[in-house]
Amino acid sequence: MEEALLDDIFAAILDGDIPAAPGKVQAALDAGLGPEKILNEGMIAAMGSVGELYECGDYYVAEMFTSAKALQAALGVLRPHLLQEEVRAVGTVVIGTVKGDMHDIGKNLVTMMLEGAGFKVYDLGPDVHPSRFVDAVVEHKPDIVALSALLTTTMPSMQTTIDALTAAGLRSKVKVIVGGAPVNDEYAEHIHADGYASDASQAVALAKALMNL
Ligand code: B12
Repeated sequence: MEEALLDDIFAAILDGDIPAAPGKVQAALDAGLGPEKILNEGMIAAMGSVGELYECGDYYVAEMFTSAKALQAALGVLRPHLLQEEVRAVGTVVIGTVKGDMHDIGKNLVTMMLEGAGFKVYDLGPDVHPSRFVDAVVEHKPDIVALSALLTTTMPSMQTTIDALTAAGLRSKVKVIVGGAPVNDEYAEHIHADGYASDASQAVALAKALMNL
């Protein structure tokens, strides 16, 4: 029963079935499945398969895009269940996907989980030029700047963004955390970021640790 519901969600996202995906998630919630299980084993697992199908040439960008839309539609149903209300703001984060990179699903999940944990988050969106990160740090005075990249070709924009913060005299005023499928601990160290996390829950744990919470 549980497996069948997760399979339905997986299939709706893999097939890019935008009208059906939210209903499948609602059905799983109604049956008592936990939101994190639905997210990880249904939705994110499906996006992993979409990536594999793209890599072997069975899917094109259009299919990848439709699957992403189906996931986003389904997230609308899941969102309120992932967020726990927290009254106090535990810290401020400026987040964005770096310049040249349009992938924003992972960043949106990190945003959602950070908000759920009580952080005030300013989301600059995808394809964010380093100067916009600098401007946002001046404006919002965040504790943390969070950078997302999904392409090996845009990972260097993380370095450029950190360099821009340094040049503006802001690097020592913020912690910089990085993430996204091709990023890892070694790369984070290489560009002198303050931390790396592999998923949204780990991102929250990292942000809290950096705030000494
Ligand atoms: C959906 C998708 C798209 C959609 C994006 C839609 C959107 N609004 O985001 C579209 C169709 C637009 C797209 C376009 C392209 N894509 Co694409 N895409 C994907 C796909 C299938 C899924 C990505 C995703 O959403 N995953 C689900 C989320 C939840 O996972 P995530 O992003 O990794 O995020 C999690 C963690 O990484 C972490 N995290 C993420 N950000 C951050 C930030 C911080 C601070 C922290 C701490 C943690 C963290 O937490 C998140 C939640 O757990 C991946 C395949 C894959 N396996 O990743 C390919 C993939 C990333 N794409 C790829 C490619 C090649 C492209 C294109 C270049 C294709 C083309 N020829 O045009 C373009 C590039 C466009 C651009 N300039 O950005 C390649 C990249 C290869 C590489 N090594 O560089 C991949 C890996 C596919 C593949 N296997 O070949 N894509």
